[in-house]
Amino acid sequence: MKEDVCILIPTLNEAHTIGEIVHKFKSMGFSNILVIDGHSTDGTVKIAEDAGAKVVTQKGKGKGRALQQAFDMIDEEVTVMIDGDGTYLPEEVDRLLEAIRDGGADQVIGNRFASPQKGAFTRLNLFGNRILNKLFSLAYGAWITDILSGYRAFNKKSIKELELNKTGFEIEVETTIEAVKKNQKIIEVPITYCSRHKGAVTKLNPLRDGIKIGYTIYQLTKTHNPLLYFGIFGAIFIIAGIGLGIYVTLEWLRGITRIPMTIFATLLIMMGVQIFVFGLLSDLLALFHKEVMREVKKR
Ligand SMILES: Nc1nc2c(ncn2[C@@H]2O[C@H](COP(=O)(O)OP(=O)(O)OP(=O)(O)O)[C@@H](O)[C@H]2O)c(=O)[nH]1
Ligand SMILES: [Mg+2]
Repeated sequence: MKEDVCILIPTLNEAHTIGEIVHKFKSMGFSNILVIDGHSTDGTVKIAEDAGAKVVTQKGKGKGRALQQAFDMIDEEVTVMIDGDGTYLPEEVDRLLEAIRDGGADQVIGNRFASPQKGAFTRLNLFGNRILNKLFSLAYGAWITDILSGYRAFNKKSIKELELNKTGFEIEVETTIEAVKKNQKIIEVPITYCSRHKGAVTKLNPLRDGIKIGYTIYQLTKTHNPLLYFGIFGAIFIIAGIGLGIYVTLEWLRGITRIPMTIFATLLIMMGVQIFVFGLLSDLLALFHKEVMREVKKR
């Protein structure tokens, strides 16, 4: 059964941890280990190869690009993706594999919130993760606890179906969104989240990448939840218009007439309503599209 599993590890300068991870998987009987490296300069490639992994150097830069390239290469029935920074435990891999084999999952997400070690999440990361998870649930109506986890498993169908375009750290969220869009069965399993190795540095910039991930969650709602995508702007216009309208009315009651401002308030409300209606129409289109796709899949 283990020959049918590809262990996929993206790495960028993970010399401190990659050797041990590869060894661990090998000792557990996994022979098919693929390291997709982002042009490391600290000897990661040699350590991974010596430990028995197949190493491919990615084209270009970014974790997203690396994973897309690897997904195109993999042909095994099951793929387990695990970060190479030593924050996830190889010995917990069976939890993910069971969810695929016995639970019928297309995609499994290791939930880091189940048991994080002390200090594994920095305060900023914890805060950012919580906000992004909430944002995701709101936009996609799927209640997933840990959309940014770096420990996942996929069946072959899931990998072939995902249409991925993100090149950086937005890849995890895009993977989850695509799975929701494609109606894949997602199962979360509890995992341990360990602190980063002392010598290893994070490649993620919490603020810059957090904003990019948040924007990705919003941007990809365009075809999934267009009412939200357009509705937000509609709502902003309407609220601004009503606010201005209240001000103008209060002024009028005091005997001051503000004609240009009244026109502006009316315009804001009208534009807001138009954008909202546009969102409603797009929502209807998206709904029809989903129904058509469901019918096509049935045949
Ligand atoms: N191939 C490749 N791997 C990358 C790249 N950037 C990061 N990685 C790897 O992706 C994994 C996750 O990167 P981290 O820096 O740990 O990012 P993170 O886990 O999202 O963030 P932290 O919470 O700070 O650990 C690690 O194994 C990195 O080595 C890249 O550009 N190319
Ligand atoms: Mg990490």
